[in-house]
Amino acid sequence: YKNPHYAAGRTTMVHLFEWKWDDIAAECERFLGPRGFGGIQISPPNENLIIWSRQRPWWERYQPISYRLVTRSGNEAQFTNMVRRCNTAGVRIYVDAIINHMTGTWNENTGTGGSTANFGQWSYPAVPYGRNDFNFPHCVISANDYRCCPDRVRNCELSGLKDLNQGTAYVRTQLVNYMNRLISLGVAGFRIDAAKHMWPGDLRVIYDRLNNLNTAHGFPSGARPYIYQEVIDLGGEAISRNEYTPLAAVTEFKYGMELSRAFQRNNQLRWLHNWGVGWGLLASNDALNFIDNHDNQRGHGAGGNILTYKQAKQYKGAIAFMLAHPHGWPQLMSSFAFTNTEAGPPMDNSGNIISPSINSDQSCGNGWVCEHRWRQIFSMVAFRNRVGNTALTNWWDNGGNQIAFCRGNQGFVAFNNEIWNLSQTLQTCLPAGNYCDVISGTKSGNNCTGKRITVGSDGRASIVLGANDYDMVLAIHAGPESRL
Ligand code: QV4
Ligand code: CA
Repeated sequence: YKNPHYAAGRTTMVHLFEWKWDDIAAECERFLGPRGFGGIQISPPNENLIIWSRQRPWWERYQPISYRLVTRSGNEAQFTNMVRRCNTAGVRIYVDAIINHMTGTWNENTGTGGSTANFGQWSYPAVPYGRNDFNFPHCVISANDYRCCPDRVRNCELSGLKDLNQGTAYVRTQLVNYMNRLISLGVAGFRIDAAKHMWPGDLRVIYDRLNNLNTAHGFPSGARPYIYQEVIDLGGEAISRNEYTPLAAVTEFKYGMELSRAFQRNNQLRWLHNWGVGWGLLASNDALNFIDNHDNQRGHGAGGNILTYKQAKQYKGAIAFMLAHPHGWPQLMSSFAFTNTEAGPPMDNSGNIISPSINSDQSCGNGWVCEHRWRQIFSMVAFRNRVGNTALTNWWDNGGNQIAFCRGNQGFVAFNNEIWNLSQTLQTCLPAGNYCDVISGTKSGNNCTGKRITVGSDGRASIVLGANDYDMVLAIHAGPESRL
């Protein structure tokens, strides 16, 4: 369950938060496939409760009312079409699976597909679920439970969300049927939402009943779904993430927390010389790494002071470090712009999501940030694809916030997070020749719209990163996007 089954040479997924299926299909064909992205985490595809009383917040999608594939993102036909077109473009789809709970208790009770529920009776007829399918006696998780009481974290309600009992044969079968239907439609795996709130033994039974990935969608025979479990464990928790790594991969929340600290200059970049398990991170193959996610970019879930698109220079620095560093499997966030942390995606008065528009400079409009279309970010996806499994070598630092390193003889990257300039002759490990810095510009023909770097026969090059440069990163590599 720890292999994403990316198409050959791809390494990186992006969370297209609240995107519509038709728009994702188009994005796979026009951008993500050609740019070498490996996959997409999509928003939950199953029917959720409509919450007009809170102006249709983004978090209504974390309140399932059935497993019908009808949401604001699209219906089952659109979902099926998206998965097929993305797989054809070489881009895998990973589903955010909400299997811990159903909805909370609200006055409104209609779902995005028209299903209804009777919350007082724990009744969800469109599944169907009834009172016996939920944990009993009824209780709600309190803040202290996370420190004392693993059983309450697993058997009580998270924020009042009706807590399914994954210990019963019937509930397991409903969940397995839902996930196997998605596998038959061609998805490559799952994010397991709120995994901490379910018993590892129950999850193991569910995972083991999942079908192999669908060979008609290009997966090798016998391939198991990729599974990454959402477990927030920054230390001091009654439930350890180590209870989940024997099952499948786990979301690495320490990754973005520590890199956010460093790139905000609350820690020196030089200490990143042993970034990885030396910092208490999960083993590389167990880790789904990211800087921000849909929760902590708006103060939900864990984290605190996490870098987002709003602090663009530091954020691009942290993302470039993640993509240049060999540890783990990276995930990028692609956001809609927000000030109100509860607000849902751009929508019209009927609640329909408004699609991103694509500007002439390839950036997005209509309220969509599309970090994945920022040159400094998509160029580093190509960098990571190019350097592959090569080792990190030739670490250099200035004793403070200027660092540089090589990836084998395939890539070189430098960072300047000081308030003074970096100007050094450094070992790039690359073959002699001219290269285009893929951060400050792009190659066009034999020219470079950004910094041109000349590597000598000894592999060394003059590297300049001004403190006031637009970006704090310089990256060159042996691939066609950089080699002149
Ligand atoms: C409210 C009160 C409760 C009360 C309840 C009574 O706050 O005290 O018991 O009413 O009905 C929304 C509201 C929340 C409301 C709840 C129930 O924000 O105020 O409870 O609905 O109706 C997202 C949001 C939540 C949201 C939830 C469901 O973050 O705010 O709750 O969706 O719509 C822990 C977990 C971790 C979790 C993280 C946020 O260990 O698993 O908290 N992360 C995942 C997702 C996250 C999602 C959920 C889990 C739930 O990443 O986005 O929560 O699916 O760390
Ligand atoms: Ca539970």
